[in-house]
Order: sequence, then structure tokens, then C-alpha cells
Amino acid sequence: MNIVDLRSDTVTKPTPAMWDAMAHAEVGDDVYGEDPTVNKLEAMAAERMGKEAALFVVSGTMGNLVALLAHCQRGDEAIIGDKSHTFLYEQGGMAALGGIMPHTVPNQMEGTLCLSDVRDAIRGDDEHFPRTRLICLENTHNACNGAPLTPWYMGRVAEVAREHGLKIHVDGARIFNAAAALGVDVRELVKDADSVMFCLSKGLCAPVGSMLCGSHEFIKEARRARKVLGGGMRQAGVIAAAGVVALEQMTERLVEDHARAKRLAEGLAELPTVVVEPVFTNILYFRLAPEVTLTAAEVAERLREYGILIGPRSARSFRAVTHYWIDDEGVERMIEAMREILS
Ligand code: TLP
Repeated sequence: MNIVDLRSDTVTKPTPAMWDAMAHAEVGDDVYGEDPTVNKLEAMAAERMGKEAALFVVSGTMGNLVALLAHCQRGDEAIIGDKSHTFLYEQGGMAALGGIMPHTVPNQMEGTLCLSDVRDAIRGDDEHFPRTRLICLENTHNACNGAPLTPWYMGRVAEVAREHGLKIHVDGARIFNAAAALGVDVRELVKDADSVMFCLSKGLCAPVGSMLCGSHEFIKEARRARKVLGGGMRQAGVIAAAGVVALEQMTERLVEDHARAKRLAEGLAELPTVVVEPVFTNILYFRLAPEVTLTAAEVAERLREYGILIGPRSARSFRAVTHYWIDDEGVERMIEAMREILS
């Protein structure tokens, strides 16, 4: 039985085209700037984002941290959503390694920050205060139902940022999912941002890596920050080759993952003991109705017997993520398994 792994889109293994590209990659020492495949990937990423330059980093976590280190000095403050991945799940690296203060404002249900909250969080020029430098946004928003932030919203945040001389960084781990869901070019989503990080190793299926994009000057700083974190990777063309395939072949098909997440939501919503949250992209949250006596962990354990892996989010709730390796049969198997377990 093949496994239906709904825990995350990070579990995606490389496609056959990626294995082939990796086996035949031309490589060099990337710290000398001499890896042709990394150089190609960085040029492609910059072009796709409409930015001057890009940097290949190990992970999304490293990309966000490198961006924060490049934008901020120690003691500076960054405005950031209280449900953002960077604030919740990156070990507080910005504070631990960068001395940067997170100034959290509440994420709204659709992943945005209220503009009035952002304005209120900006510090005045006073020697008692840290200096506000940066606004961090997340698109799509993982913890807020995978919701995409729109170009319109980005434009409004940019107005506030410009008024106060602040920079904007976008954690766009799943920015291509946002573009696919909204039917816009990804450039539209990041044209108002000073930097954007996106992941090759989630829905785009590459085995390793994320890209950080911005101006030449910003990427020069970012390259220094990556080096001090130990992220200078030498013959990294071996993995960058899969990233090239990811950008060439994998961005347009994300709508299929979104359609399957919707179908999964519809199927689960038919079960009287499951409460399904709104679904916008490839991330679906759902929970058990109060009358269910099983916990989420117990349901997840039972699902294993059906060859299904899923991540409980709390004692009563789950997150399911669709991706390239989840087909229609996998979605139907999940719905049927839940029907049997909860009946
Ligand atoms: N998200 C992972 C887990 O860490 C939760 C997942 O399974 O969704 N930004 C966002 C919005 C992310 O969702 C993630 C990973 C990251 C950054 C970090 O990327 P990596 O795992 O490459 O460091």
C-alpha cells in the first residue's frame, strides 16, 4: 500500500526529472561564486520574483533569519504577526542570533496584520525605544488556514512602511501557492516587498533549499549573513539542479493541490463529527466535534492502519497538507478512513 502522507508538503520527494538533473549537475565552489547551477538558479529566482538578485539558502528558516540579519542591527525591532512561522517556529533565531526584538501584532484570521495595529507598533524617535526597522509578513499564511495575502493588501502595508521608512520582508515559503490561488503573477505579490524568501522544498518538491530575493545591495549583505551562519555550501549545484526543475516545472501545477485540498474539505465536511475550517490553498485545518471520544492523536494512530499519515495540531484538531505526491485516490482514501474511524 502506498503511503498517503498529509503531514506537510515538506515531505515531498524529488520528481524523476529532479533526480536526473541532480545526477548530471555542473558544479563548482559556490563560495567563490563559481557554481554554474547555483548561479543559474539564483538568476531564475530573481527573475521570477522581479528582484535584482537572489541567494540560495539551506532552508526557509535560514532564509528568514538571513533576511532579518541583513535588514536589522542588534537592538532593532521587527513588527511581526503573532501566528507567523518566524515568531512561533524558528526558535526565536532573530532574537537569539540577531539581537532583534520581535514586536508582535495579532494575525487576523486571513493572515493579515491590521494596518492600525502596525501603525501603533511603530516606535517614535525617542532614546528610550528600540528602532523599528522592518515589517514581516507571511504569504501564504501557514497557521491562518494557508490564506494568501493579496497584492492590494501588500500595497496598503507598503504605504505604511514608506511613510515611516521601514522595510518589508515576506516569508513566502508558499508564495507560488498564493499566486496560483489568486491567479496573479508572483511578482505582483512581492513588488512592494524589499525581500522575499520562498521554499523550493515544499510544494515545489525539491529535496533541499530556499531562495532569498531582493536588491543587489541587500543580497550582498545577505550573503555575508549566510556565511556566518555556516550556510556557504560549496558544490551546491547538486541540490540547486533540483531547484531549477522546481521553478521550470512545478509552479503551474499547484492549482491541482488546491483542488484536492478543497475536495478533501468537502468530503470531510460531510461527516457529522468533523468540523472543517475554510480552505484557500493546499493547507486544511479540521477538528473533531465535541461528541467524538477519540483524541486527535488516537485518530492519527488509527489512520496509520489505512496507510495515512497526518499531523494532529492539538488534542482535537489536525492539519492536512496536499502536494504533488497526493493524488485523487489518496484524498478519497482519507475521507473513507475518517468515515470508518468515526462511525
Ligand atoms: N513549515 C513547516 C513546519 O516547520 C511547521 C511545515 O510543515 O509547514 N515559513 C513557513 C511559512 C513555513 O511553513 C516553514 C516550514 C518555514 C518558513 C521554514 O522552512 P524550513 O522548514 O525549510 O526551515
